[in-house]
Amino acid sequence: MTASTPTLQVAPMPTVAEIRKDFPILQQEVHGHPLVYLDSTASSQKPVQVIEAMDEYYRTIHANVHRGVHTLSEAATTAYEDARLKVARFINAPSTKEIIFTRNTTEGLNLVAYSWGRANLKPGDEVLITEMEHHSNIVPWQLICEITGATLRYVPITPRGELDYDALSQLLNEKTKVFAFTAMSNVLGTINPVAELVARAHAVGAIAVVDGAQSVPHLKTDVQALDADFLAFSSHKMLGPTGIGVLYGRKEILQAMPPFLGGGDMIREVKLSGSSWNDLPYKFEAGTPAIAEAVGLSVAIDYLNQVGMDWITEHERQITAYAWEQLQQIEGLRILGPDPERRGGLLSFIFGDIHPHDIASILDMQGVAVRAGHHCAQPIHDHYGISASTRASFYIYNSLDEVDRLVAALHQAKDIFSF
Ligand code: 7TS
Repeated sequence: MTASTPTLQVAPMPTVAEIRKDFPILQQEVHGHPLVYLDSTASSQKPVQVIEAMDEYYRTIHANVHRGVHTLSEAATTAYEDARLKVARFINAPSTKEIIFTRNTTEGLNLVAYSWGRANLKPGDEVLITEMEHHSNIVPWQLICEITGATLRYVPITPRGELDYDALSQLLNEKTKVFAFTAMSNVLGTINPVAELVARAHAVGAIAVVDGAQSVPHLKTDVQALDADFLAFSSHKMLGPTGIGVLYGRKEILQAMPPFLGGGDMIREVKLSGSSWNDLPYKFEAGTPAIAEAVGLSVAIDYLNQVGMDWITEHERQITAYAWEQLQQIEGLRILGPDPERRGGLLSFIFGDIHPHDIASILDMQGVAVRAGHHCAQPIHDHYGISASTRASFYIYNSLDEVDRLVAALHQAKDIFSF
């Protein structure tokens, strides 16, 4: 028998039409128009694979984790811990001990601020964040600085919506103990050079805390290459369910930190005279966790891996470049933030004198879902002297046709307000 030449099996590139079939929610009409969902920066939609995996979990193996020796509890524990391994591999974390399940990005950032901050910050120390942060990477630091007496400083942004690197060089110094920044702005779309910023933090002896809420769903992430000390992100923005998020933390730092929340699961021993703490990561997971949600997140990661993070990034780059071109041509519309090649898949804009809520309402009547408001980032809006903006954001399931629908709906808004 002659050996046949093996054929190379290359997975075909997905098409948006195929991907969309996996998202039941996108099949509907809103106000008589096919839904155009352009609000994934707030929360992404879920593929049927995620929905069914969670349904299956509840139908077949649900029980509490890390407790019973009965079959269901063991099966639920295995599913939960498999999800942790999947997350670790997705961001190339060296160990599952460094993957803490939280509720969302917000809780991850609060965990670092309270646990690390209370133990390490004192008067005279400085915490450095940026003016382009989401409130969840501002308010916890304001609170912890109030408690510890440390001083909070902000890296300003340039008119193009990027970090002011000259100011950063001044602000990041030997007093800085934490530099916390977003990898991608949820208003400007700015992609920050995370590895470079982490290196600059380390050069002055500060820890680097990265808000990955907008980057992890859209860009391939390698925490070892970035050298980040902490990275927080949310499942619901990356095709997974709400109610679960991830905090990656460097093991040595996590080990030295006190617990954040106290309760079941996070202890080794509880005596009336005092308690001792469980090993990582459980020390930071008090109470019954979001087990079904971990299963859903695990399947969401499978989905992202199958499509390919590189494909996703490139797909969003093309849509964003096209949307940028189209929106630039609309008279009276001003896009906030940097050029398309320096941003992720979202465009925030102001449009004449029309209030963003009015724009969003008119667009909604055309079946186009966008977000209007300050997007939980008031300091950025203050920087531009505005109180709100309208934001269209793109993900794996959006198409160029949908950008055309957005543009047509914006022309309608212009006609209604006749300017
Ligand atoms: N950080 C960034 C950069 C974000 O965009 C968000 C959510 C968060 C943190 C908080 O994430 P959560 O899952 O804890 O809520 N951003 C948005 C948004 O832009 N519109 O709605 C939520």
